[in-house]
Amino acid sequence: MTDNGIRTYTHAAGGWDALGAVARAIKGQMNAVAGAKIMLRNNQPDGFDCPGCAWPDPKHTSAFEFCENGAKAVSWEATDKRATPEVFAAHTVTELLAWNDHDIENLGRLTHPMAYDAASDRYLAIGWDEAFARIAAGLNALPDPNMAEFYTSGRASNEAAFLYQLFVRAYGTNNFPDCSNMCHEATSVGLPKAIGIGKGTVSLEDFDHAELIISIGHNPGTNHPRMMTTLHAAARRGAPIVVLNPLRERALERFTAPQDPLEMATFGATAIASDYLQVKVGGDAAALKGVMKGVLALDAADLASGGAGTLDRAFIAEHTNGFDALVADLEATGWAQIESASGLSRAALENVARLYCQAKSTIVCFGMGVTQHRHGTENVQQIANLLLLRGNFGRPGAGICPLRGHSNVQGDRTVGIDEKAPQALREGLQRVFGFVPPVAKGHDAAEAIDAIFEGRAKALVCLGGNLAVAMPDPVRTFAAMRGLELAVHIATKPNRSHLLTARQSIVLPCLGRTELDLQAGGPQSVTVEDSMSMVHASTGRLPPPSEFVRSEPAIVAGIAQAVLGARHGIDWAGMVADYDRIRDAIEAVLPAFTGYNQRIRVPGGFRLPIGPAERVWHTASGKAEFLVMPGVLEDPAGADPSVLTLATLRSHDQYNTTIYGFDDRYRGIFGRRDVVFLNADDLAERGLAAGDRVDVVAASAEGAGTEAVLGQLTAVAYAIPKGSAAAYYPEANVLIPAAHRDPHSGTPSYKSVPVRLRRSAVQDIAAA
Ligand SMILES: Nc1nc2c(c(=O)[nH]1)N[C@H]1C(S)=C(S)[C@@H](COP(=O)(O)OP(=O)(O)OC[C@H]3O[C@@H](n4cnc5c(=O)[nH]c(N)nc54)[C@H](O)[C@@H]3O)O[C@H]1N2
Ligand SMILES: Nc1nc2c(c(=O)[nH]1)N[C@H]1C(S)=C(S)[C@@H](COP(=O)(O)OP(=O)(O)OC[C@H]3O[C@@H](n4cnc5c(=O)[nH]c(N)nc54)[C@H](O)[C@@H]3O)O[C@H]1N2
Ligand SMILES: [Mo]
Repeated sequence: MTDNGIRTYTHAAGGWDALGAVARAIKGQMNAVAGAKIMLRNNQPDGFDCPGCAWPDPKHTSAFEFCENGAKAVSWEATDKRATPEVFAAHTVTELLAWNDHDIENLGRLTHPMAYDAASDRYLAIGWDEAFARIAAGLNALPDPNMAEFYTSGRASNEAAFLYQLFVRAYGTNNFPDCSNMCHEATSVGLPKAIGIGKGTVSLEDFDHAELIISIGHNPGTNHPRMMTTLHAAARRGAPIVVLNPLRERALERFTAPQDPLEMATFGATAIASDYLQVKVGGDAAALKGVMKGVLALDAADLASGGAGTLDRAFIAEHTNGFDALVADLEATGWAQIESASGLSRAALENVARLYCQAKSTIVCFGMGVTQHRHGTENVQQIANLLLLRGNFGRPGAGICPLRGHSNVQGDRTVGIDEKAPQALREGLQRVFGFVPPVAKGHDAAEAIDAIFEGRAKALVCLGGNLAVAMPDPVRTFAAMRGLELAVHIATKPNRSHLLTARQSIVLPCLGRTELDLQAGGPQSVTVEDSMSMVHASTGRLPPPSEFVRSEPAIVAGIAQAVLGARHGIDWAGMVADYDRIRDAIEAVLPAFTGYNQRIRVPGGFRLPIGPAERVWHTASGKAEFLVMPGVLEDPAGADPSVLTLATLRSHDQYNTTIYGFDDRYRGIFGRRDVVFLNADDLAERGLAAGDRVDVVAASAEGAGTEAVLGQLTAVAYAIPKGSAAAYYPEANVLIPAAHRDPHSGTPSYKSVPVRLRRSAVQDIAAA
């Protein structure tokens, strides 16, 4: 039998395999000695913030905190490879479009500003002034500033993001499509209504005090590997960890901490999950309602036997609204409904309720498995309900912990990347900069693509990212991009979005986090905000990839100066000369940043105020709100047994649309990504077997009339509930109609895609 790259991975996550993977990642991109030196500066008090994820740094880092995927992110950015004008001269854009995403980015770091030349179908180098002049001409030619879209991907620093929103608002629009619209928008929309803030409420120290950790819909072994240190420590001290995840993810089962010399030397491992509940894809709200029903039953039993009950009645009375309505709804929701929608037994859910009532303090962590659903907003609110029942806010070891995606996605929103243009922000900008910012709500990511597709928007500027590839329905999205008058990409590396050329396309090369940022006022640091609202400095030291590359703040300021000229009299050059001045401006606009420049000079930085951590609720009522979700919102296949619910997810060797390599080690996939994970019974019922070639066919109501197919995938029999399936992002985006999104947050339902399976016409590709 030939090896098809699909095996059973038997090791714990982490451990020696992870160390080996780091060595290979470095070797593929740069000199090993240089690589090791760079890794040691990663997430140190005077080093750079790891571009890998938004998990916070322990306060007293003494040694390098090991992280395999952080090492991949850093070596991918600090690579020796260069995408020079000569490289672009050697390949037409049409030719590059036929490459896979790995090969396009693996061309290396961009070295020069480039503009697309349609005659030769190539990107050609241009000067910075020429690039800025063309952008200014394009933006100033639009009859209405609302015809331009300004995207941000969450790696941009606070300084870059603040200048960007300042420029865009001075130009005249609130069109701020943002990567968070595809990510934690359900959190940003759902939580403020419940607890008055759209962010996490815990700090890293809270994990030392939690008596129970519930982990829902995130895969930290791959996507937040430094969190494994925290979970490992919690498991070691005996705190139960309940996991709700359709797939068995190895790092949540057992983990060998590379920092633990004994575990490494003895090939030992620590079990992470005490209870692993394989919820059906899209079944979390039902599961959470089941747990809450269990809590109410335990409370009633305790009261009946003379106890004080298991609810925190004093907290509920003093701090919340809506408790009675929640109870009424939970009573009306039957166990049969809950079991069918969640795929979990009443006994399993009642057991979680028991663990929850035994724990004095509980933290619930969650990721994309919760937010990327049509009911993402409701999902997030059920988590808040559960925590409120026992007063799990505003005391040590308790709270809610959304695992943010990009390393500074949270900071970008805090400093003003927000299509809703909050009043306080607008007033602050007017006070400090003397112009009246636009009031009307702008476009989020999905609305921006709609506007571009329909011709209502004609220019797109992207501060990082790979928007077209990250969004659903590439057929429609790619066509939309090609209809633009002007596309501008500020980027470290080339990607497919740059190749979907507009009438005029410009790519501007920027510095990454790891690199020395030298301005007129000397070397500069930037600042970022992590998942736990800690703001701290990041200082790169590596030499820039070429003398022509500029920092993101400098590029944004250059565009602003060219577009606005003397309009509004903002001193763009002055702010870029010394980023302290940008931070002074942020502080003047946003009071939460009082003392910004002093406070980031303290190692570890400072924490932004989090109301619920002090039991302060910035809701309309001034209290936390129990928010009722009627029924179980079964998502989305419903009654048709031929339809499966597909979740799209990340492999271990990728960063969003950046594909580092083709292994997904912990899931046993090697050298390929063209697979679909299925339950063995679902395969058998369709007369299929593991290893067969299958076509996955879209079955969303929103996509009616068009048949989207992801063909020729190899079926993997996997530990996943019946009725659920999984495949890799971004390839599977072809199966997701643009309209398949959460109506409240606009988040595409990347994790609940209705699909059907059929045997591929050609089974043996080699023979065909
Ligand atoms: N190395 C690396 N690090 C990253 C990233 C990366 O791509 N690579 N991306 C960054 C970004 S932007 C983000 S947003 C985060 C993403 O981090 P995660 O939130 O971990 O993202 P995913 O891999 O998309 O999916 C997470 C998990 O959700 C589970 N899941 C799928 N559907 C459901 C469901 O219906 N219910 C439940 N309970 N679980 C479900 C999947 O099995 C998977 O384990 O990571 C960040 N960090
Ligand atoms: N099907 C499906 N689709 C999804 C998801 C999913 O789970 N399933 N997840 C969604 C989520 S959570 C997110 S956050 C989005 C991600 O969407 P994006 O944030 O738009 O995508 P990335 O792949 O992170 O962007 C990669 C590119 O960013 C550029 N880049 C890297 N570092 C820097 C830098 O420091 N500065 C600048 N200017 N550019 C840089 C490089 O050119 C690189 O090619 O995708 C979403 N799409
Ligand atoms: Mo994300």
